This record gives sequence, structure tokens and C-alpha cells, in this order.
Amino acid sequence: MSRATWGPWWAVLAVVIGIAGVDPVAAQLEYNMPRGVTAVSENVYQLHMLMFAICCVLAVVVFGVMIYSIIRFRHSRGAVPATFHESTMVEIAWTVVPFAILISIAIPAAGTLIRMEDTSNPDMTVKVTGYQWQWHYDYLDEDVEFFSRLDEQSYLARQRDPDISPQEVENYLLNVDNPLVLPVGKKVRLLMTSNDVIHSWWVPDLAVKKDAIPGFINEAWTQIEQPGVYRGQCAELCGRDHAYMPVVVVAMNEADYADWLNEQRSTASDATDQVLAAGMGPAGGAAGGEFDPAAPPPPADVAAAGEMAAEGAAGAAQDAQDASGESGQSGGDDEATLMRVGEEVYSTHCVACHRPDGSGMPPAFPSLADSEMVASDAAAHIAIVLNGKPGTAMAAFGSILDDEQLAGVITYERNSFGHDGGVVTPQDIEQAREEMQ
Ligand SMILES: [Cu+2]
Repeated sequence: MSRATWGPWWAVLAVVIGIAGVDPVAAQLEYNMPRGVTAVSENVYQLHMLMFAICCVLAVVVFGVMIYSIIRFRHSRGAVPATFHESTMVEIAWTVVPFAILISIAIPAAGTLIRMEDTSNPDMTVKVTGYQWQWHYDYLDEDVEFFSRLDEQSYLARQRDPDISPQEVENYLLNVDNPLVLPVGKKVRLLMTSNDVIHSWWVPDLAVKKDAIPGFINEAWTQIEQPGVYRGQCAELCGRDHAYMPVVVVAMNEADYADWLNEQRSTASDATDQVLAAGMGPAGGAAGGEFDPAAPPPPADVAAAGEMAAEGAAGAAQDAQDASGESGQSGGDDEATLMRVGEEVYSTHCVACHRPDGSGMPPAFPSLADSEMVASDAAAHIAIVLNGKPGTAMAAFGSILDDEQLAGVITYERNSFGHDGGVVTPQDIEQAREEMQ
């Protein structure tokens, strides 16, 4: 029998030995693909190891034959080239062997792909929306939704000349204020979309990586088997702060999840009011709502809000005082309300570029404190916040914020940082929107 026909058998044997021998070691190497915590991630991992073993065997066989031939049959040893043509055996071998290898890869790969795409019969569904630069999670049928942003410590450490160094921050750039909380053992369907540009929701431990595309809804699913904290990132270059929109998934057992859900529902509105009353936003607030992965995860901003409300009582701006009486109300156009809403929005959406004191980071991010437009031209100010400024980093907030939030943040900017520019009402925003159509 010619040497070539032994090829597939050697390959099969070597793959078996390779997987058996390499696997336990490979699984522990931190630079290998993570094994993950779901059945699909285990499938993906096994598939990866199979491919890896096949590649190694091919490399050894091909390079072995090549190197042996180069040395053994070299010219200086008097080798004479053979002159045969059309060896049927060789031609069959080099057709059959690669075909067999491809089939041995395609069968498990197709099986895994089909399993990954099978989003049927979920126990629950979460809609995931990408924003520049944060994630929004909407628990469909549960009346729970929230934004998930880079945590405060990472946010502070990423600034130019930061007060704390990135080395001091645990899980630097891989931590968020409000993680996605999921129950273990449940099939969770994830609906992915985006509000602005293409993002990609990626958590290696779950083997989920799906593009979030504006105008489309992509589906993915996961069923986590072990409680824990699983971290990932946006995996599609989505603009300036692409590196600052991590994903954190907290998996907890069903009872804890039910408690978390109840807490979210019952206190969410109170918490929002308390945060507003304290005059602090989650991102810009002085009281750090630190997220401790070891601790039983978040009653989200609930705990932080309570803390903030307590601490804020002394130092909050005076309008917080007026506001505390009207918790439960979200409407209202008076200046105090707009300022509260505005500060919340500012600390969430604007502070990263324009800084808490409005000083900005010129020239890329202009100072609002020194801005002629903020001081005197309300129409231009509304237009730029609504539509952004093409060719610059200034994003359009017209589709992200509602009229009251827009009026609030513009009013806040026009009456902070040394300005005294009067009130912009939700009606002004509505009018500006109409004029632009
Ligand atoms: Cu992104």
C-alpha cells in the first residue's frame, strides 16, 4: 500500500490522541479559547479543539514529508528526479483525503451552527439595543428596562490625567453600572438591535457574539448553567467610545433572580425620583455606586439611589429640595424640574466629553463654559443637540432623548457653568423638530 493511502488513518489516530492528550491542558491555558458556561459554548470549544488538532496533524504530516524529502533526496546526495506521469493512486488520494477532512469538519460545525441559531421556545426574552456608547436592556413582558454604562471607576480612570490609575481599577473597562441579570437554567432569547450604528454584543463565556444593526433585529440565545459574572465587550468598531461600552452579565439562581426582578419593578420609579431629587446622575454622581461582582448583584440603581438620596440630602442643589415633594411625577416644565432632568441627562450623555464643569477638552470637545452659542443662541443650541454636528464627535440626540430630556439638558447647560440663559421648554423642542422636517 502506498504511503498516501495511510494518510487519513494517521490523521484520525492523531486527532484522537491530540484531543485526548491536549484537551485537559489546553482548557487551563488562559490564551486558549474560553470553555464558557453554556452547552453551546462547550460545543464551540470542542469544535475549536477538533479543528486545532486537525490543523496540527496536517502541519506535522505535510511539513514532515516535506522536510524529510528535502534532506533525504537532495541533489548533493545524488538524487535523481522520478519521471512518472498520471499516477491514479496519487490522484485519488489527494482528492479523497482533503474531502474526508472537510467532511469531518463540516458535520460538527454545521451541527453547532444550527444549535446556535435555534432560538425557538425561549423561557424569556430580552431586547438588547446598542447605543453610542452604552447598552439598553429591555426585559420583554417584565416591565423592566435600563441602560448599562461603563462603571464610574473605569470612567474616572480613563480620563486624561486621571485621579486614579487604570491599574487600581478592578475589571478596568470591563465593568458596568447596571449589568444584565439573567436566571441560570433558563433559555433566554436575546433580540439585538441598535439605535445608531452597528454594534456587536459579545460575551465569550456564553459563546454569544451578534451584531446589533439599526433597523434590523438579530436573534441569539443563551442558557447559562452556572451562577457568576461574565464579561464581554462591544465587538464592532462603533465610534469614538467603542472601547468604553462593555457587557456584563450576572447569572443568578431562579429565586435570587425573582427577588431582583421584583425589586426592580417595585422600586424603579422611586429610585429614579430619588436620584433626581438628589441631583445626581449615575455616571456623574459624587457618591460612587460601585458594583461589586462578588456581592449579590444589583438591585441595580436601587441601592445606589438610596445611598445617593441619603448623602445628597445635605449637599444637593436647592432645586432638589423643591423637587422632593413631587416624586412620582415626571412631567412639568418649570425650571427646577427641567434643571433636575437636565443634570441627570448631562451626567449621563454629555459629561464624558464636555466634563462635569463644562470645560470640555478643546479642541476636539469644545468648552460649554466659554461657548458663545450656549450663552446667547438658543436656536443654534437646540439644533446642535438635536442633530449633532457632522464631521465632529458631537452626536445627534434627537432620537435618543425625548422632548423633556432635551429641554432639560439644554436648559441645564444654559444655566450652568457661569451662564444665565433662561429656560428652553419641551414645546420649544417640539417646534424645532417640526421646523426641521
Ligand atoms: Cu459599540
